[in-house]
Order: sequence, then C-alpha cells, then structure tokens
Amino acid sequence: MIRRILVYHPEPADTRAYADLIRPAPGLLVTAALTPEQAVAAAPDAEILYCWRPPRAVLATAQRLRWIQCMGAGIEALLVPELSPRVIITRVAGIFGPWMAEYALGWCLWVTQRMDGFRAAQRARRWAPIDPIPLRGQTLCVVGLGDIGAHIARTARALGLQAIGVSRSGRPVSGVARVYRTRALAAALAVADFVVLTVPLSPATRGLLNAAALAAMKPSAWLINLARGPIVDEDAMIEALRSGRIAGAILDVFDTEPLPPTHPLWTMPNVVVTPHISGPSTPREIAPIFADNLRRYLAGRPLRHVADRRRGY
Ligand code: OXD
Repeated sequence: MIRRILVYHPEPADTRAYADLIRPAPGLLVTAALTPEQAVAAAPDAEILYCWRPPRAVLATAQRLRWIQCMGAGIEALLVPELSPRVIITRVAGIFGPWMAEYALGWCLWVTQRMDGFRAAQRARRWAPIDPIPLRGQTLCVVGLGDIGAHIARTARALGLQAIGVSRSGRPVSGVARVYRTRALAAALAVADFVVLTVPLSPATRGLLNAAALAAMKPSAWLINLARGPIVDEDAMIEALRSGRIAGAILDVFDTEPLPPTHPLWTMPNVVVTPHISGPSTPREIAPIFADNLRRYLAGRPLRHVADRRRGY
C-alpha cells in the first residue's frame, strides 16, 4: 500500500527543503506542494500532512488524512471546523526555547543598554554619555511556563534577573522564583519590569492581556509578545503605549500578519516590530522530530508531542 505524505509551507523553498530531508522509504510517496493550489489538489490522497499554516481548503479536502505534523509550536491555524477531530496533530517542542530566550533577553538588553539611543547619537556624530540601566536585579515575568517560557525564565535568571511566571496550575518551575496562577495575573504583572508572553492562543488566552491587565503593569515596564497577537487586546495596548501607561512593547506577533503597512504600530516610538522571527522553524532542526514521529507512526507506536486541541498546544 502506498502511503502519501503531503508537505506544504507557504514559502516554496522551505517546502522543498522540508520534503528533501524526508528519508525515502519503500511504500512512502512524498509530494511537495509548492503552491496552495498544488496542496489542495494533492490533499485528497494524503494520509500524512507535514505543514505550516496550510490553506483551510487543504484541511477540508484531505478526507484520508490521519496525522498532521505541524512545523511549528502553535497549532491554532489547524483548529478549524474543516479538520476532522479524528486527525492526530503533533507539534514541535523542545527547540524554540533557546531561540526565543535569545530574542527576549536580547531586546531586554536593547532597552537597558539604550542601544537605540547610542546608535542614533552615533549617526548624528554626537557624544552623548548616558549611563545604561542594569538588567540584573530587574524582574521578568513569563506568562506561560511551557518549555519555551521555562527556558526564557532560566536564561533570564542566568543574567541576574529575578524570573517569575504565570501558569494555569501555579505549580513551581525550576529556576522560577515564584509562579502565580492565571487568576493572579495582575499581581504578577504589577511587580514585573519586563513581561514576556509565551502562552498558546486558545479561547482561554484570547485577550488575556486586556485593558485591566495592562493597567496592572508598571508604567516603566516593557511588554514582549512572542506568542500570538490576539493574546493582547491590540487597541488597549496601543492606548497604553500612547498614554505612557506602559513604557514600550517589543512585538514579534500581531493580530494580522504581515502587519499592514498603514498599521499604527509601525511608527510608534516606543514599539519594536519584528516579523514573527523569534522562534524560527528551520527544516534542519525540525526534520529529526518529523523523522522520529514518522518511524513511530509507521510502526503503530504512539507519536510524540501530540497536541491537546482544547488547550491549543
Ligand atoms: C510557532 C511559531 O508556533 O513560529 O512555531 O510561531
């Protein structure tokens, strides 16, 4: 029996790279869909979908689909009515923590080392000595203590910050000085100098950082969102940034991606916009995860990193 794997990534070069890294095996047929149309055409025969953000029409027409290996950590794009609940979804875990820790702490240092100001002064040939602010001793609050959040907290601690966190259970996490339950979010936000969002998007987390939560933050605090845009109430955040209710935001994710050219966030002086790159999925890092799960799948063994649809990860 031929078993068909459909590979799809919105970037055709990535689709090729992911497909080329699949080890050929007897009875396995790999189709690399380089356009959404090719993906839709190949979907009805696919048993396995190895993908990032596939068109919904692929999910609607993939009647033989048994397993989706998502190329990233967030699976919310797959949680649509078109996808049968019988299809197993697995996600990527265990590789994004180091990337995202570098991103989060790098931007914390950008704030405290006043990097923007010194580069601007250099461009103006202006000698402008202003002391940096020490990062050590500041409090960083990670909202979402999964493997990415815990990694960020431990890296923060290694730099001398006090790492605290927020999780549903409030269970202690190694390297995190204090873990608050989600219902005590405001208390955690109130003591943080940097707030880093790493929760998955789910009905429970949509709008978690609303106007009231933003109002609980220190006026000197920075928000770093590397989870999903809709976790923050965007209008309330823009208002908090404009009014100086919070000091600034480092944003890697947005309600609409790509961020439209006319969007106000592009030009706000206390906002950094990056194009969803804080935890890059690279074919070489993801290929061994897929290969391991494929071996398990073909042997009828349980897959690793099976997503919990209700929780969104
Ligand atoms: C992911 C992402 O979910 O890149 O992996 O955002």
